[in-house]
Amino acid sequence: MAGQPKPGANGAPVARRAMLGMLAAGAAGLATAPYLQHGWENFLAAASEVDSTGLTGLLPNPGGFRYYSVVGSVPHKDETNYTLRVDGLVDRPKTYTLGDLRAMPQTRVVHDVLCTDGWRVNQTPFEGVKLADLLDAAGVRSPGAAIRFTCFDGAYTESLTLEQARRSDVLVALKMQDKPVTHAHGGPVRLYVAPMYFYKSAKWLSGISVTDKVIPGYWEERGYAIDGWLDDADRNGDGA
Ligand SMILES: Nc1nc2c(c(=O)[nH]1)N[C@H]1C(S)=C(S)[C@@H](COP(=O)(O)O)O[C@H]1N2
Ligand SMILES: [Mo]
Repeated sequence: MAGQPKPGANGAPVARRAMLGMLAAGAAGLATAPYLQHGWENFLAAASEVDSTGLTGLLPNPGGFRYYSVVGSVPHKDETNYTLRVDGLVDRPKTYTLGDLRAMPQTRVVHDVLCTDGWRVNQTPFEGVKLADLLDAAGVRSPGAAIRFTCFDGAYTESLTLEQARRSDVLVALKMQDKPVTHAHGGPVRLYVAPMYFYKSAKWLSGISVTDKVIPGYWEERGYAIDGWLDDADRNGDGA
């Protein structure tokens, strides 16, 4: 699933190559300016937002990350309108604001990020609220056994077992690379599942629902493994 096309994208290879060529040409033009690495990252992030093909994800990025979305545009949310709903098989369903999440104890996790497309970014810091803390606050009740994550892009979903979700390296992340998570990276709040491939780390997180069994997520319904564990060598995240 290289390039991870959005649903409904037709497979016309010529059109895609042409589009990628246009993006690359535009990018090359811009690259003649003395762009710093973060300038280039900002350019790619902005281009990915107006790119309905998803092909900006294929442009090289010296920062290492590629920007993925399964939809063409995603609303921007901030402290004035962001909410995270925790519900399902819990005793105390709750809607959190960004302020609520910021007021909770924050945990920083540094780990290698790996996408199934083959790129990786070593030793990336993420910071936020442990998912386990939100689950404890909600009080998981029987027969709760898994989590379904939903996103305010209106399309992406993900899943974890309850046991996986309770790990201390699974965060509802407010920061990435020690800065607030940008819109392009799924801000203001994304999931970060450090020991698993990055597709597990749902961007633009808006819902955490406790279910009685795992409900396969967006890519999992399209052939990805529900089990997203990294290989042992990468799971410890020491960058070796
Ligand atoms: N909402 C949403 N979350 C998502 C995705 C997506 O398309 N939409 N892509 C996943 C995949 S496959 C990867 S590799 C990472 C990419 O995160 P980045 O765009 O911050 O690099 O987000 C994951 N979470
Ligand atoms: Mo990915």
